[in-house]
Amino acid sequence: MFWRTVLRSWAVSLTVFLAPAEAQNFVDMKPAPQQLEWQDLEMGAIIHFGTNTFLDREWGDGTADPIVFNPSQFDPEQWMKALQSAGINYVVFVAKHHDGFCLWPTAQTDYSVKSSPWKNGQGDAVREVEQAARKFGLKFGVYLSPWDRHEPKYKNSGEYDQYYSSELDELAQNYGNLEEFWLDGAGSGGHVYNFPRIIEELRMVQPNTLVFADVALFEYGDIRWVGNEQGTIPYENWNVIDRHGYLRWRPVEADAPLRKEHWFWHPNDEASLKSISELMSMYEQTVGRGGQLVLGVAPDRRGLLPEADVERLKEFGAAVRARYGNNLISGHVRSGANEELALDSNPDTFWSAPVGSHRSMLEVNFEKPVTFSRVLTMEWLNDGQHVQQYAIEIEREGKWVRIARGQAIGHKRIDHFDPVTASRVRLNILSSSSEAHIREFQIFP
Ligand code: FUL
Repeated sequence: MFWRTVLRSWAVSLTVFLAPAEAQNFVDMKPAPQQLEWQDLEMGAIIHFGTNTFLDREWGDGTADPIVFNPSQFDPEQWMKALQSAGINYVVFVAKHHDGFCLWPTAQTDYSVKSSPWKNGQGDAVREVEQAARKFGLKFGVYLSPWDRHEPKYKNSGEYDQYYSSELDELAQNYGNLEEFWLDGAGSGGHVYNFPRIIEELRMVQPNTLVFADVALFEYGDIRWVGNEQGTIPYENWNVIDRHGYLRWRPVEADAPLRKEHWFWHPNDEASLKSISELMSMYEQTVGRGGQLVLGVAPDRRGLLPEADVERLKEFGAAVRARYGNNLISGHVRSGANEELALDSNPDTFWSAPVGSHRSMLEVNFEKPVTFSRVLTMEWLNDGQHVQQYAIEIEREGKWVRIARGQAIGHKRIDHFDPVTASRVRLNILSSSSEAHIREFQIFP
């Protein structure tokens, strides 16, 4: 114990001492393997369900009587089937929202499912959701609101840290691997938390969990908040950002509810369901800009996702597959070269430009002209995000014409333009910090 403490304090002083001198260059920063695996998931869902569902509220004030929580047909497998049909690969379940009501039978408070009539107080919603997610092959994570409007200890920072940490410990110890831990900053303005300690304890049992943190809790995240709830990344998306002088790989997650403005279910609210064209535009402005799209879904008072939501999720999945299912690149003339590794519809292989190069070209030829209006490019990020400027070009009457231009590619980039017809197309990498690594270059009608 003594040595552990001494070593830890050495490690802390070494970090403080060495960090500013090391790796303070954006292009040197690389992702952790856990971050890469997570970035490949592309789409997740955040699920809100609790006393608010039964009281027509978005933000409970912490006074709801637990007896209101009584779903009649609670069935998270039904949720997972619907999420899977949309192409969603992970779920974050809200284990406690700002109202403080816990969806698992925690030992830290009675303000939980234990005091509800649901399953005579014997139920554990977190467990059932976790098991359903795993059964359908979706990764599982939790949201535990720091802001707690019920718990009296919230008034005392030290006591509340202990309370929150114990809650998190239960979630970290008892529900298998947590893909993501969602640290929501809402409502916490002015409250002091000891997050370094809380996250340290989480890491002890779940070293691979990725911590999502929005701007208010900026220091503690492995994943960052996009800055809005509209389902858009309204800027060039670089994975490395500055954390108060320390650079770090922090991929972005964009959370947006399936029903406009509503994270929890509300009666007579079908009209707020987003349309397929709104969802597709969200998809293209998040996944298509190298980030994660996390759709908010909300079971109703039965404990089921409403039929209309299930249908919309299914239609959304089908729309993505219809638009991005037919990669016209597959008909190109094979060159037999290294370039083929970016043209094989297999994101596990990649083309590398010549080592150390700062400009490069990936050219594709077709025997007959193809008509397309979308280009999807993916960068292999294990060695960092290298591409800093690129253009998509086609050959027209013997000249190369630029049809799209951008800066960041990152995990995925979708460019959309008016349809063009050509038998030669190329990805022109105008500037890269080191050689470009391209996992996929695809084109769609
Ligand atoms: C926000 C919360 O205040 C909302 O109620 C919701 O949980 C959303 C995902 O995060 O910060």
